[in-house]
Amino acid sequence: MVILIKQSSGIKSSEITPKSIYLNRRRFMQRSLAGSVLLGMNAMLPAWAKPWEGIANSAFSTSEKPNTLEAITTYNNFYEFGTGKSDPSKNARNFTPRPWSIAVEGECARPGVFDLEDFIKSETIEERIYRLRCVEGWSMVIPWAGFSLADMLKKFEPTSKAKFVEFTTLFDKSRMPGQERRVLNWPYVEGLRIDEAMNELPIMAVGLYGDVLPNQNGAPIRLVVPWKYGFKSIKSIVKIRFTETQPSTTWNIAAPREYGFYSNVNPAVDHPRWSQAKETRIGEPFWKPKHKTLMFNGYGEQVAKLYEGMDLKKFF
Ligand SMILES: Nc1nc2c(c(=O)[nH]1)N[C@H]1C(S)=C(S)[C@@H](COP(=O)(O)O)O[C@H]1N2
Ligand SMILES: [Mo]
Repeated sequence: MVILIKQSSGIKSSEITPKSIYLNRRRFMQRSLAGSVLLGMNAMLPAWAKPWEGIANSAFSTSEKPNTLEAITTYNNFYEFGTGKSDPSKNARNFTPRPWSIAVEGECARPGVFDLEDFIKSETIEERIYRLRCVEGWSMVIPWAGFSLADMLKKFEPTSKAKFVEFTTLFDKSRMPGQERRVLNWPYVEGLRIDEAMNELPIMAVGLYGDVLPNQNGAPIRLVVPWKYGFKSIKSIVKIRFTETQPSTTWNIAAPREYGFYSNVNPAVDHPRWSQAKETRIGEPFWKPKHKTLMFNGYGEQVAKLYEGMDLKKFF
């Protein structure tokens, strides 16, 4: 059963309902949806659940056709909810991404612990249609809703010692059952060099297809770095830390020969066990030829300058 509550035009329910009540109502809605056999249910949460109003278009969007919501929400990598592609859509159904706070730490003048809603409210939400290229050889086109990572980071006033930014996923076995198994070194950690993080492309995504982020895609907030392999785009973030030294990242710890810190989409550098020259677009019929993988996933104009003079075979 699907209950959809439509808000009356022009009035935000956050204005007519005290915040604590609408947050509880939202939690109730999620529970009542949890038993549904339909996939991608969270994307059907009522409009009042969205912590933003308008959504702007971004000049950085690709003109390629986005994948369907069905594909985007049923073919996932999110090991906290299982290692199979269809595991997250099933095992993340009961996950409640509220209340949620984000700790900002390390080399910055304004560290703190922030409530998610406050975090989002001061940002401009845009739709950015980005390719996501997984290191496993598949890709998707996803209409994200999010805001500029750089704009957000600047508000914490990183110091001159802030050379990297480290991101950490929630660690809570009771809410993320996949963490019972030590398939990865929990919590999941990722990182960017500060100039990569300050580039105009990365976003903090809080939604897709105009609605709140489905659990399996990293609710309530995840990183999207379109020129890097998908695993850099860490989900369900609870901590952001500015550091002087390069963070050790989960996949680099798991298999250092296979997953480097940079992880730029690079058709010229093979994964030790397979070629990275081509990719399969999820949702296309099996007889369609694979797509050629583009250097930096096609975003070279914006990011190639970050790596000038670096040997990208060494810094893979
Ligand atoms: N916390 C966390 N973040 C994660 C992962 C994960 O297992 N745990 N998987 C990564 C990988 S390998 C990919 S390809 C993308 C997949 O994002 P999607 O499921 O929204 O398409 O999420 C990345 N972020
Ligand atoms: Mo991936």
